[in-house]
Amino acid sequence: MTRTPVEELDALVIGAGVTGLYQLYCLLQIGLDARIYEAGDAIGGTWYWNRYPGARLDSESWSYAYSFSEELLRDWNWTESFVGQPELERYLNHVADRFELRPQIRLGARVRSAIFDEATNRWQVETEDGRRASTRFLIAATGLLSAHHLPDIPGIESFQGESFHTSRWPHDPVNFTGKRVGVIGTGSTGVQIIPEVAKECAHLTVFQRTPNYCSPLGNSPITPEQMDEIKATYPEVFATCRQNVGGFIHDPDPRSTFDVTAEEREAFYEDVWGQPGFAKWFGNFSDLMTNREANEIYCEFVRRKIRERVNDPEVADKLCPKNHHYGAKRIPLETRYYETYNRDNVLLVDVGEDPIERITPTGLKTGSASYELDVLIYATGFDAATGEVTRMDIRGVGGRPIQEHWADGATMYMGLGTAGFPNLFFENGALFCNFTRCAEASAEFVSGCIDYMREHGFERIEADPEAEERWVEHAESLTVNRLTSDVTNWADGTNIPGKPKGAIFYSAGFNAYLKVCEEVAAKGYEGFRLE
Ligand code: N01
Repeated sequence: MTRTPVEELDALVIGAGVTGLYQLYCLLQIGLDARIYEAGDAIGGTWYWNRYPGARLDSESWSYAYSFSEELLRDWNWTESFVGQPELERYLNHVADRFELRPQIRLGARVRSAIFDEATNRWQVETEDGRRASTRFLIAATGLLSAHHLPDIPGIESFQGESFHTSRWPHDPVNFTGKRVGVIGTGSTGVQIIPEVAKECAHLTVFQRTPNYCSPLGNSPITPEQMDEIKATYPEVFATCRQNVGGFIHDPDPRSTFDVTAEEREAFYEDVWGQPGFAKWFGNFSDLMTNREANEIYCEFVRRKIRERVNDPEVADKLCPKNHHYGAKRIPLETRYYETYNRDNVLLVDVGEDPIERITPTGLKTGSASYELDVLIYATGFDAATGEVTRMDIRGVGGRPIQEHWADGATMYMGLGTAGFPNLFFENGALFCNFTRCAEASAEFVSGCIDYMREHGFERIEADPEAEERWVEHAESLTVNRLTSDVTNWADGTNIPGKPKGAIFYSAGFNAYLKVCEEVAAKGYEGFRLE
C-alpha cells in the first residue's frame, strides 16, 4: 500500500450512492473543495452493490428521481414504474457525468479511520488503499442498508459450493442451470431473488424463519406517452411526496377502518391491493398502523390473498405471518413470489420451527433434516444505519471511538450529528422514506448549514448533548402509539445479535421532518453548538 500525499479539503463525503452524489453536488455548488471517497470500484452505492437477479425499486421510479434539476427530469426517461438495478445504476452514472462530479470522486477508497484533531477542528482521514485527507467537514453518506450481515451460523466457512450475500453479488451472471440452490432469508431481498432463481435452477430450497406480508408490486412498462405525462406533472409529484409521511406518492385515507361497513372495507382493501407500490400500506385507512384490531382485519385479508395464490394449503399456512402486524416489519413488494411455491422444483423449509443447526461442506443441516446444495445465497440483510459507521475507526473529541460512544445504542440529533464528534454529519436514513426524497432533504440541510457557518465565521459545529437527548426522547415517544412487534427487525437493530435495540427512524414522518429542518436552520441551527 502506497500512502498518497494528504488532500486538504473543505469537505469529504463518504459514499457515492444516492445521498453522497447529491451531497457532493450541493457542496460544489456553494464553492467548497469537496470529494467523495467511495469503497466500491464504481459509483451507485446500494445500486452498485445490490446487483442480484430481481433487484428493483419499490418506490415509483419517477417519485424516486432527483428533483433538483429540471433538465435532468426533462431528459431522463424511466422505462418501468419500478425499474431494476441496471437502470438505476445507469441513472446515477448519468447524474455523475451530467453534473461533472466524477473528477471529485475517488473510487476503491474505503475509509479505514477518521480522527478528529481538536487543535485544528479538522478530520484526518485514511483509506484502506493508503489515501489520506485532512478535511474541515466529514459527511458519512454511508447509506441506510449498506453494511451487509452474514449470520453467525456454525460451519459457514466450511461450505464447498458457491455462496453469495445478495449485497455482494458478482458482476458476471451466476449460472444456476442444473444446480441445487438454497436461499436463507425472506425479507424484501429474498422475496425479489427467489422467483428469479427458481426459474433457472434445478431445485431451490427456501429457508424461511419469519414469513412476511409480501404485497404485489404491480410493475408495468412506461410508454413514451406516459413518460411525457409524468414529466408534465413532476412538480405535483414532488409536492405530494413532501406532504407524505414516507415521502411516497400515496396518501392514507383519512377514514378509520371502523368508519365503514364490512362490505365497504373489503371493497376498499381490494382497491388499494390492486394499486401499484406501497398504496396498500401508505394509502390504507389512517388507523392501520395505530389500531391493533384494525391492523388484524387487514392482516387476515392479506393472509387470504396468500392462500388464494398458493396451491398447497400447508405451504400457504407457513407463508402466512401470524406473530406480527402488517407494517411492523418492512413490507416486501413482490412479483409472482407466492406462485413460486407452486413450482415442482421449489421447497419451503420453516427454520423458525426447525432451526438451522449448521452449514456443512455440502449444504445445510436443520434440527431434523439435511439439505444438499451446490449454491447458497444469504439474503440475510444488513446492520442498518450505523453498521457502516461503526465498521470504521472514527474517533471524536478526546480520541473517543464512536463504538464506545454508542455502546448502549446509537443516538443522534436529527439523525445528523452526535455530541463529541464535531464537524461530522451522518446521512444514513433518519426516517423511513422514499430514499431520494430524504437524501435530498439531508444533503440540502447539511450544505445549507456549512454555508451558514462560512458566512458567520464558524469553524466547528457539534450536536448539543441536551438537544440530542431531547430529540431521542421525542423520537422514542412518537413510537409509543405505533404497532410494533417482538420479531427481529433491522429498523430497531434487533436483527443483529448484540446490537442494542433502539428506534432508528423519526416516525413523525418526512413532512414533519422537513418542517424541523426548516425551523432549525431558521433559528441559526438550533440544537447544534457553533464555535
Ligand atoms: O433484509 P431483512 P433484506 N437464520 O433484514 C433472515 C431494503 N430493500 O435484505 O425475519 C435464518 O429484511 C431473516 O429472518 P427473520 C428494504 O428496506 C429494498 O431482505 O429475522 N434466517 C429475514 O428473513 C428491506 O426491508 C428493496 O426471522 C435468517 C432475512 O434473513 C431492507 O432492504 C429490495 C438468519 C433478512 O431480511 C432489508 O431487506 C431489497 C438466520 N440466522 C431490500 N439471519 C427494494 O425493493 C437472518 N435471517 C428497493
